[in-house]
Amino acid sequence: MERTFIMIKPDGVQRGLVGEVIGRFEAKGFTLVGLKLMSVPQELAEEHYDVHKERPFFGSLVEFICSSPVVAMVWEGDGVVTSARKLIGATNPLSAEPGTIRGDFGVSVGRNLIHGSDAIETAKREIDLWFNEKELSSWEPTLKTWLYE
Ligand code: D4T
Repeated sequence: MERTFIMIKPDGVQRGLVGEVIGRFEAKGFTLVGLKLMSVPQELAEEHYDVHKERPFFGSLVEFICSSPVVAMVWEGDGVVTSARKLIGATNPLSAEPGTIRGDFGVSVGRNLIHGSDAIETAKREIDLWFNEKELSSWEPTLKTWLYE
């Protein structure tokens, strides 16, 4: 089953949106297989955003991610990578559609509340980066028969 890495960023945790975000993923029908609140070491933030290391916002982005705890999660389900990106909405919350997490709760690209892997390969890399195997639980929701044909 497909998995994706989701992180509620420091602004989402500080604003008390953890329950709201988890609720949206649960209500959609995805399965939570990993969850932890953590302070992010600088090296981990730099590695996670390595693709952006030449961009002008890299330094402030890393500083922001390390500034206060985040909630790191792994969610599972058919098509979860693409679907999670739709639940999250566009990178700039002002352009994100109402009904998406960023569209409903954000106003600024540097405070866009949540991260979601952008492709299946990226998700594998990010899950390996943030979680070890023992922190992930494979389980079968009893609801499954009501979610999938
Ligand atoms: P993430 O990776 O956080 O899920 O965001 P996106 O996938 O939607 O967007 P991204 O990779 O282009 O940007 C990564 C991260 O950098 C912040 N950012 C981005 C910023 O602070 N200033 C900027 O100008 C841009 C483009 C927000 C998300």
